[in-house]
Amino acid sequence: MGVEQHKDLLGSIGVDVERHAKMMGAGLEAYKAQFLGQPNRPKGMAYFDWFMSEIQGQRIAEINQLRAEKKPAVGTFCIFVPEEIVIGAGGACYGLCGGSNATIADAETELPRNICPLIKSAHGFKLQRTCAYTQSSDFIYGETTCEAKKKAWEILAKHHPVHVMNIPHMKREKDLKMWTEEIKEFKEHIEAVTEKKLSLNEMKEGVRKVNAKRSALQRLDRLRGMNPDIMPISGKDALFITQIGFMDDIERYTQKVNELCDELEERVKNQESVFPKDTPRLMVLGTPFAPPNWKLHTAVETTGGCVINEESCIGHRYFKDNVDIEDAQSDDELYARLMTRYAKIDCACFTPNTGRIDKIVQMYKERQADGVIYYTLSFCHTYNVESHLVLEAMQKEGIPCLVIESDYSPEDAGQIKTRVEAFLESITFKKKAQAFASK
Ligand code: BJ8
Repeated sequence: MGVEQHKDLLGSIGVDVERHAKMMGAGLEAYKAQFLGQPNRPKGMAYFDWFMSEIQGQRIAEINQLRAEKKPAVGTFCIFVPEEIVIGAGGACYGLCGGSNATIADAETELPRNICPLIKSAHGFKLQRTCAYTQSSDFIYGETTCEAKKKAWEILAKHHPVHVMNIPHMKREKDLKMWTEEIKEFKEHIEAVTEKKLSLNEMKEGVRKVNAKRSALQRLDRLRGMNPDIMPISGKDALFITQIGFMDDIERYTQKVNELCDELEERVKNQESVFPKDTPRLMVLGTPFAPPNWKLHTAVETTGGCVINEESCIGHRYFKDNVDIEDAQSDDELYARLMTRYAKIDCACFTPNTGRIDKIVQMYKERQADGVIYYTLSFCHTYNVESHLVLEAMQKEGIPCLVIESDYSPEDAGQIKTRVEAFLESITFKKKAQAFASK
């Protein structure tokens, strides 16, 4: 199967079929080159490899089948969008393409050059009509997290229906009250698509499914990062699984992640690691890694390190908290529970955001990591500025830290690799010195 077999469908939703096929071909080649040659991959990765081959094929057919049944299809760029409501309505809520360099030149015909590559890439996908997820969306749900995104929605709305959710930048009571109203309004947008009221029980069912998905990812996170001597899966594979979670059918995905975790549990029991025992174990902090942005993980894991966690929205920040709904008796109560959960997201768009720093230190200690890489996309002011406070805290705790600012172009891949290599060498030296001193 794959894109070729779904040409008619792709054409019918406005995809530029020829350009899309070329781009998918290049994406699959990059995936094969960077993923399939990794040694001793878990067998459970076969499903995620298959999904990659159908990422813009069968999955798009599934989403359009839902639309034919009047179920909502909502594209997003942020983990603040309450997907529980879309899932409760039987629909699909997914992340849109925004991790490729190939669409940036087109985007720069409408957007300034000096804004974050994620926003430009996503905008370019729409202009090129090369993201089948965008083309399948009833609407795109934007948010007011950062300045560039907030203004880019106004331009994107010329090309596709866009709703914008007002996310406050502080977490005072009055801000949270407004936020709860925004969640309610989101539900009303979904009801407008389905032309049907969404019941409390349906919303609760949506929450249960999303909770199960997040729990599966929490399990994967523990298995990959909490055993200092055993890394049963590479960081790059774990990142890819998390990336796919923003596109796949929720129940199938949850089942496949749990099946993979069963296998990883066996590996941990049998002391089967994909990296040698003393491999430096790094956490990556910062902005999201939209596929196919695998540059940093590839650099780390081809120079003798491994990534054991992403403190990122395509990572821990997405799955760390579930929604508590068990005794929620009314729609209003459910909105409040959703808001409570979503307000725990420690995105750098908030001020103050000290909880993020505490969480990083806690995660670092729990995982007995060896260092962190603070990663920001170029021109992401919130994460870039916040890095000052994070670095200060890292220094205070004696945590080795490397800062990398990058975009989607392949040009700096060599330079990143060299810097990561030097960082890993310094960590290895420090570990050896510590071991020697303790003798
Ligand atoms: S909750 S991190 S997904 S806003 S990287 S577009 S912030 S300039 S992606 Fe984000 Fe939601 Fe926050 Fe997460 Fe702007 Fe920065 Fe670009 Fe960003």
